[in-house]
Amino acid sequence: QAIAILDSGVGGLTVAKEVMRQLPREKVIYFGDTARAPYGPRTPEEVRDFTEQIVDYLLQYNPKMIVIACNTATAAALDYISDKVSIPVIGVIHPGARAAISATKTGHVGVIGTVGTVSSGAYTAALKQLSPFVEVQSRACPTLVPLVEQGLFRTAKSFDIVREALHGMRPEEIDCLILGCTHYPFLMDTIQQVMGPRVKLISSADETAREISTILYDKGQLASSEDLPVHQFFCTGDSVMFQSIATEWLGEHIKRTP
Ligand code: DGN
Repeated sequence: QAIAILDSGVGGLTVAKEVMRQLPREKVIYFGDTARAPYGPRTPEEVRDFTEQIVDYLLQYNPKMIVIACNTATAAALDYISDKVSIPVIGVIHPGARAAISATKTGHVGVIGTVGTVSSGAYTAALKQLSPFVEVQSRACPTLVPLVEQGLFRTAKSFDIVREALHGMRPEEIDCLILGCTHYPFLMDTIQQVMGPRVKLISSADETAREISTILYDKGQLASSEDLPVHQFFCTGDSVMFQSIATEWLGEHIKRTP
């Protein structure tokens, strides 16, 4: 049985990579809804419907758990999907908030994400639930997901776009910045350059992979086979672009089948 991971596009690959690193025996079935990305500007109802469609599709493969590796979809649909299916479902917002609370020393935390995530207030709520006195500064960065989906995250042009997107997020006022969109770790180096070395960047990938491992361990469902798993990837849009980004990011060739 596999771990099913979904996102609006290639962003969830940042979580998938960490799952593959921490849990190398686990098979991953990945679904990127590249044809309908970005989800950020869509209404919560639409994102919830899309997430439900993808989950229904993935359930055919009888996965042992579902990871909503998209902050926008986590904010809009995690509770709804968790109530609907009988296997464990996790999102990426609580893991990201936990990682930030354990990393911050000043209690001043920045969050960047899509319009959907930031306007949901889900990060602020998750952070304050863990630590009521934390100060949160949030900013929506709608130009970043298209940059990653187009495979332009390593280009010189990305620096100017990231600097512009982060304008107003002041490095002297925070000590941690949550990358509250799973696409943003693709731009980690550029974001770090723009924010400077003092600000620690937090991606939810590590903590999400740890949560998966804890859940599977508790349920006695960790994979035990000696054979390395063969992962599967699905996308709804341009599979050539998806293949190229996934191959580069995961560092292994992803074969395309019709
Ligand atoms: N990876 C999604 C997220 O974490 O919010 C990006 C959403 C989008 O498609 N804009």
